[in-house]
Amino acid sequence: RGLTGTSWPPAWRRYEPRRRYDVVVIGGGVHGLATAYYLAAQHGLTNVAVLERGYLGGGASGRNTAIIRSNYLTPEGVRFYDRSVRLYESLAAELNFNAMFSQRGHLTLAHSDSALRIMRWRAEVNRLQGVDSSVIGRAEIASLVPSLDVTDHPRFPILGGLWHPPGGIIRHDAVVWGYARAADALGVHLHQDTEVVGIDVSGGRVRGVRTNRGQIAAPAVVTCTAGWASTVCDLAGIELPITTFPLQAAVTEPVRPFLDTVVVSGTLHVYVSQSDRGELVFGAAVDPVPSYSTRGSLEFTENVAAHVLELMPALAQVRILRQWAGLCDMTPDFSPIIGPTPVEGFYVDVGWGTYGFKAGPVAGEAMAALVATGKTPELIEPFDLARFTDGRLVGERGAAAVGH
Ligand code: PYC
Repeated sequence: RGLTGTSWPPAWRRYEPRRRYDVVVIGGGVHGLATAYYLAAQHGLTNVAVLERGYLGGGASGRNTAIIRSNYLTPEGVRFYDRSVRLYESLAAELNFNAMFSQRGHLTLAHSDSALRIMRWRAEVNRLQGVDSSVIGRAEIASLVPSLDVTDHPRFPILGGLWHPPGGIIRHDAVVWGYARAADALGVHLHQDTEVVGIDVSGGRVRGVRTNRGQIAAPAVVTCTAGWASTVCDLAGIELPITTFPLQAAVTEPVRPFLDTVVVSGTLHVYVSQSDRGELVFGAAVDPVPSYSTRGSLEFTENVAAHVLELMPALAQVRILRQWAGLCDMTPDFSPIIGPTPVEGFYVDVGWGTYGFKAGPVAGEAMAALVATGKTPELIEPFDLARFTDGRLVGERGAAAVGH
C-alpha cells in the first residue's frame, strides 16, 4: 500500500537481476530509460536491464533546467535536436503520462553585433532544416517579454535576439517517470542501487558487466552515463576525449506568472524561465574548473543574481530558494559521442555537455535502433567517436545557451 493508504500500484517493479540479459543499459536517466523503452517498444527486445547506481533520474536528468530546443548551429545538430523536439511533442500521448511540455518559445538575446551575426547564421541553418527560428528586434522582444530592460541603460543593451517558437520547458521528472513506467510495462527490468564496477571484454567484444549485485552476462552493453562517462568507459578500455565540469542552477520562491518564454543571454551567462509552479529557474555557464562536485557555490549565486537583475531589474526582491549542480561531460566540439566503439557490442551515448536532457528521446530512439539492427541511424552518424581522430568535428559551441 502506498504512503497515503491507497492501493496504487508502484510505477515500476523491483526484481532480482537475471544472470543474463540481451541488452544491459548503464545509467537510469532519461537517455538510458529512453533507450530501454524504444528497444522494447520499437524492436520487441524486452530482455533488457537498466542499471542505475542511485535512483532513477537522480543524475543529470534531475539536475538540469529542463529546456528543450533545436535552434543549433550545424545542420547535423539541428536535424538531430529537431527529431528530439518532435518526440517530446508526442511523448505524453505515447507514454500515457503527462510530461507537461510547454512550447512557450525560446529567446536568445544578442548584446553585440557579433552575437547578432551568429544568430542570423543559426536562423538560416535552422530554416534550411525546416526549424522555426528568426532574428527579431528590440520592439518584438519587448512585446514578447515586457519584464526585460530593453533600454540603452544596461551595461550590455539588448540589440536583438534569436526567436525559436518550438522551444520550451518540460517537467523533467515526468519524462524520467514516464519512460520508466512504460519500459517496465513492456517487461524491461529497472535496477536501482545497482552499480557497475567492471565491464567484461574478451576477444575484442563485450561479454557483460560486474555489479555490486553480481555478474550479468550480455552481448550488448550501452552506457548512457552523464558525468561518469569517462570512468565507465575506462572499465571497457575505451578512452574518451571528455572533461567533466559542474553546471549550477537555482530556483526562486514562486511568484505570480509573468514570464512565458525561455530567455537566454550568452553575454551575461544566464538563462531564465518560469516553471508552472511560479518559480524562476536560473542557470549559468559551467563552473570554471573541471570537477565532480555537485555542491552549489556562493560565487554562482552572486553572479546569477547580478546578471538576472541586469536583464530584469524588477526581480530585485525575489528570493532564491535552492540551488544545485549537475555534471557535464564536455567534448572538444560540444557535440555528443554516440554510436559503436572499437569494443564490439559496447555502445556509447555520452559527452552531452550542457545539451543532454533535451536529447534524451532522440538519443534513446537512435541507440535502440543501432543496438537492435546493428546499423547506425543516419541522424547519429556524424557523432561517432572516430571523428576526433579523423578530423570530422561538429562544432556546436556557437549554439551553447551561455559561454563556456
Ligand atoms: O543548451 O539550452 C541549453 C541549456 C540550458 C541549460 C543548459 N543547457
